[in-house]
Amino acid sequence: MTQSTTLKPLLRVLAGETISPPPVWLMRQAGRHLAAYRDLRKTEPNFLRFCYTPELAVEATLQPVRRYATDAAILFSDILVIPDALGQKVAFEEKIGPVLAPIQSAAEIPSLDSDCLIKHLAPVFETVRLLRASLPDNVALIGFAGAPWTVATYMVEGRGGTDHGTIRRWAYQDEEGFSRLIGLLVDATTRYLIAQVAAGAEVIQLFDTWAGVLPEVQYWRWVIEPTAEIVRRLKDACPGIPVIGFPRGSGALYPTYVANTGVDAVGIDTNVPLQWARDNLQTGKAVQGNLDNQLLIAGGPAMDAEIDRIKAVLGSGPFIFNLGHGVLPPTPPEHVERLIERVRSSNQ
Ligand code: 1CP
Repeated sequence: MTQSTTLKPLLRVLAGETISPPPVWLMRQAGRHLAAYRDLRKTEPNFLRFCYTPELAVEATLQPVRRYATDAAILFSDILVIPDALGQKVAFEEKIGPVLAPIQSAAEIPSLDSDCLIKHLAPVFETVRLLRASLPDNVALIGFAGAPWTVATYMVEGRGGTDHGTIRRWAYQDEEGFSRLIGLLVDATTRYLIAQVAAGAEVIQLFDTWAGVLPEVQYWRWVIEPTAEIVRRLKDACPGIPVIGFPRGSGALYPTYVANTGVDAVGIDTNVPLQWARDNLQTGKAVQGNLDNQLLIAGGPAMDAEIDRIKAVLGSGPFIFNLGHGVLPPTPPEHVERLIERVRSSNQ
């Protein structure tokens, strides 16, 4: 166990330390629940262009850090900048979400031009550079990407909200062809993350939001193997960079993910029992999570009690307080303030 007192709290936990109170940040802490974000978005209604405008992305990243004094800032961007940079048609439509021109066979898979990819995403790296220069000393900067499986679901299904039937059938019927799409995403994502770290990201989180829809054998093939490959290549290129994996919905496969991907910490969703997580995941790795995002909307004594319970069970090991999934647009900012205060109070 390292005992550095100079490192930022989030980095200390990722190096294996137990800290009380635990560091806290929230997935999707920026965005639509904040009036300041909604105002800022009016200045650039095109969401991808917003992500590619460093001064706007920097401001959106910093809004929750200023308001809540979180222990981390997460780069403001989206997991779908990768398909966009690969040349797929990607649009974000009001009230629908992302809409893509779907890729449904191996013949339609684009090829990777790494220089072109990095050039297309240059504004994201500029955002990272500006953020790193402007963040307070104790706040860690998290870069991120979607994991290949989750990004592929949007590329193949063309939108969110489906049962992922099209992509799952493709993966069964043409494993070789589908593995080329996942391989492309492994290559593109690794390049993208290495460039984020070179620009100043101190931690990387891999969002595998739809990991939980896969059966065991497919989970190994499309979640564990690609994630392990990205983590291995990223750590080769950027020694010591900590990685948080968030394979949402993995259930009983969480320990398999932790043991086989090389991540330094695992984000657990709301459904994961706390004592089970302590006994099966927190042994050697940090755990991050898992307050219900609906409870953050509800607030009140029920939220306080659950915050205390999560801290009591997971706080005796390396732990990062977070939600089990992202902050939702109807969330009152006062409830977020209350959460941060409660996590940091030591009188329980
Ligand atoms: O109009 C708007 O303002 C667009 C809303 C929005 C925002 C604020 C989208 C569209 N993306 C984002 C930012 C974003 N997305 C961030 C940075 C902000 C932060 O964390 O503070 C991050 C990390 C993401 C990651 C992301 N995008 C994920 C993985 C995490 C998760 O919540 O599961 C996923 C699945 C997406 C796709 C996406 N982008 C946007 C929407 C509405 C969606 C989800 C679509 C669906 O329901 O399937």
